[in-house]
Amino acid sequence: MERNITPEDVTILIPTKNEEEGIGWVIEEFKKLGYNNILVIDGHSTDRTREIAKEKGAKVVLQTGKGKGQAVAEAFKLIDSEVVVLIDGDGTYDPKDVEKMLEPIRRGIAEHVIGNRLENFEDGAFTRLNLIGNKIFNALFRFLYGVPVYDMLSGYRAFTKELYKSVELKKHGFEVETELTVETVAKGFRIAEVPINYYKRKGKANLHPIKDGWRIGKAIIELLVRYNPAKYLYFLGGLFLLLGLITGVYVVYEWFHHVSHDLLAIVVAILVLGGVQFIAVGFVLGYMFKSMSEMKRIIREGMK
Ligand SMILES: Nc1nc2c(ncn2[C@@H]2O[C@H](COP(=O)(O)OP(=O)(O)O)[C@@H](O)[C@H]2O)c(=O)[nH]1
Ligand SMILES: [Mg+2]
Repeated sequence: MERNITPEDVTILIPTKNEEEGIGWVIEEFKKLGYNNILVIDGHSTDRTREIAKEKGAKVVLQTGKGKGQAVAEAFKLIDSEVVVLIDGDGTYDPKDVEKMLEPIRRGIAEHVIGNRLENFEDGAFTRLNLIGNKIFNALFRFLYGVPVYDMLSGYRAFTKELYKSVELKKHGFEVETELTVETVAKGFRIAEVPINYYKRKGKANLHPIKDGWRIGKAIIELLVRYNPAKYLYFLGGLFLLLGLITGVYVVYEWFHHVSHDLLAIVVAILVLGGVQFIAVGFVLGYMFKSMSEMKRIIREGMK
């Protein structure tokens, strides 16, 4: 279903923490493009970020808690427009790409759009560590969740109202992009990725590649338990079967050479049967999970 989205239907959401070097440019560019609903949610910047944002005509609020995740969750409650476009205040993303970001929503093919930075980025926009980390996390995510995303940690995103009003964000920091992506798949919404430009940062980064990278990696795995326990059971079952197989081959081999390992044979049986059970339960859970998200999608569409 095609949707008519005009700039008045959109709120540009910019979480900031000490972005005095970039924030002015970001707001100005959006204004030039006709986007005037701009909300800056600030994490108690100690520089001139809030002043500049007000000067340029954005609405500025101070987040009540800490971290980008908490700021985004709080802003989602304050906003009521048809579409939210989330963007960094550091000038790394191009406001001019906003029409590209809105395209899948206008065409009605996605509720959540991710700007993919990885095809078209300026030299020096990513450090080598960030680029490798990004590729690993995306590969891990695709493997665990079975969803084809290539830049799940991107900070340039667009959401429909149904989406941003129904996602539950519990993580407070830079796990927010992961949680947004997981919540989207878990609730049966559709994701689209569009290629965007990505530039070198103005000002100092807030994200710490090791500390935050670790937390993001943990979140990718942890959130799977919350939304797809089946995958965990497959993993456990696979491990049991593998151990059972190795021990079993050994027991049978020895038996042919007239040595019998009674106790080990019992262990083999337990491992194999246990493994099969994990997988069987996982299969049922997986089926339930899939039908539930399908049902949620149908119910939502019926309510429109
Ligand atoms: N409100 C708020 N914004 C934050 C916080 N930490 C980072 N940000 C903003 O979130 C955006 C993304 O952070 P950034 O440091 O650019 O991380 P990166 O783009 O993932 O490397 C930037 O606009 C930051 O200023 C925070 O604790 N509170
Ligand atoms: Mg950034």
